[in-house]
Amino acid sequence: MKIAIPENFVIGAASSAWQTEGWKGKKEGQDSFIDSWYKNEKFVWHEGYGPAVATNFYENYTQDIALMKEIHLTHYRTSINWSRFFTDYEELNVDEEYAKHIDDMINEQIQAGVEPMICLEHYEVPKYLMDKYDGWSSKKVLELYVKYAKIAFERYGDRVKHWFTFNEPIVVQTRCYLDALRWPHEQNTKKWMLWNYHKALATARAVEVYHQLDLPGRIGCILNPEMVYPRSSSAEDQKAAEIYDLFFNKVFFDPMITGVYSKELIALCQKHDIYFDPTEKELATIKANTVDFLGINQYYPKRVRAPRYQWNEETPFHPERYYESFDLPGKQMNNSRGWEIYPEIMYDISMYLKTNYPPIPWLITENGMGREQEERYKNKDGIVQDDYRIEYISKHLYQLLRGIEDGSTCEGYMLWAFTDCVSPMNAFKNRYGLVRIELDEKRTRSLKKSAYWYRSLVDERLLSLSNVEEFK
Ligand code: BGP
Repeated sequence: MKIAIPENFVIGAASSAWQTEGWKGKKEGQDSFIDSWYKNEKFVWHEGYGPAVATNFYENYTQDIALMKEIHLTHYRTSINWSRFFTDYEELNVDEEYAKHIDDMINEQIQAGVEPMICLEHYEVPKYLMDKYDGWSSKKVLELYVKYAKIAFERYGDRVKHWFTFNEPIVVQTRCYLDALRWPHEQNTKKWMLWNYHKALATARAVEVYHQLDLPGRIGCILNPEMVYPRSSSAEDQKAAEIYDLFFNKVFFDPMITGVYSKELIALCQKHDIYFDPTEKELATIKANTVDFLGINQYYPKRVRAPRYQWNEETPFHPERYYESFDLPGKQMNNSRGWEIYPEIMYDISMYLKTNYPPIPWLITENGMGREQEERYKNKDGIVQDDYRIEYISKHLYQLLRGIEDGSTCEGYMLWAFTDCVSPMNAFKNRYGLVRIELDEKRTRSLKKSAYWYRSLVDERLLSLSNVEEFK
C-alpha cells in the first residue's frame, strides 16, 4: 500500500558550511570555534579527518548542485560560515571572495530548481570572538551577530526565502560547558544557561531586523528538542521527564514561540544560581519578536527516570540532579552512531507542538541514519545499496505523515544529509548522505541507492508502506 504525501510538503536535504566546505580559500585568522577545536584536539577526530578538507564543497558545489538536480531535490539547507564571511569581525569588513561564493552557490541552486535555505550559525562562531569576548557569554558578540545577520539578509534576502538564526543553539555549550565532554572542557553551568539565553535573545533581535527589512521570506531557528519518555507511570519518573523537558526543550521553545520563559524554568535557574538576569528591555524584545517558523532536528528519543542516588552537593549544579538516563531493554539501535531508533518520535513531536503551543509552521530540518563502513554495501557497479536508510526514512516519514493527519502543522522533511559529510569528532566514520563521498583527493561523488529512491519519492509523492512494514 502507498500513502500520499501532501502537495506542498517539502522533501529536501541538508548540511552545513563547516561540515562540507573545507578550508580552500580561507584566510589567516578566519578560524571558527570548531576549527580551533579540531586543531587543538585532533586525536579525538576519527582517523584525523575534520573540517580542513571536508567534502571540499567550496570547490565542488556546482557538482553537488548538479546531483541535486539529477535527483529532483527541491530544497537544500546549508549555512554561511560566519568565521569566513568577514576579514574583520568588529569592523565587519566582508570577505568579498567568500561572500561571492555564497552568492554563486545560491544562484546555482536557484537555477537548478533547488530552493536555498540558509542558516547563520551552525557552530561557526569565529575563534576571534571566542578569544576576545568568550563567545556567546558576551552581549558584544550578540551585537556583532545581529549586524552580521543584517548584512546577510541585505545581500541574499532577495533570493533566500527561508532563514534560520542557529542550528541547534543548545549543542555547543551543552557539550563544552555543561557536560564538558568537548574541548575546552570547562565545566560552567551558569555559562551554559547564559549562552542559551543569549542565543534566544539573538534570535529575537535577528527576527526584528529581518522583519524591518520587509523581505519576501520568513525567519526561524533550528532546534533539536529531544522527545522525553519517562521510564514508568510513577509520579517521580514523570517529574524527571518534565524537568528534562524544561531545561533542554522548553528553554528554547518558550521564548521563540510564545515570547515568554516559563516560571518553572526561571524558578529552577534562580534556585541553582544559574539565572541569566535579563533586563526588562531584553524580555520585551523576546516577547515582540517570536519566530515565523521552526526547523526541528529529530534523531532519537530521550528516556529518563527519577534519580536513584542523592546528588553530590559538592559538584556543580547539573540538571541531572533531577533525572537519570534510562536504558530501555530491547530498544532498537543504530549501533554505528549509538543512537536508539524510535520512529514514533516524529509523531510525538508533532503532537507535542500541537498540544503545548499555538499553531506554528515547522518542518523536520534533520533526520537520518549514519552508518559505518558503507563501502561494504557497494554492488558490482560501485553503488551503495543502503536499503537500511530507505527503511529508516520511510518509517520516520510515515510517523510524520500520521502527525499531519492528526492536525500537526508540519510542512516538510529534510534529510541529513545530502552528501556524506564531516561529523563533530566522528568525521567520516558514519555516512549519512544520499551521495557517497570517497576520501580520495578529489572527494569523488556517487549516488547511492537511496538517492534514486528519494528521487522517486519527490516525483511520485507516494510513500510505500512496504518499506515501513519490512522494518517492523
Ligand atoms: C545534528 C547536527 C548536524 C549533524 C547531525 C548528525 O545534531 O546539526 O550537524 O552532525 O547531528 O550527528 P553526528 O554528525 O554527530 O553523527
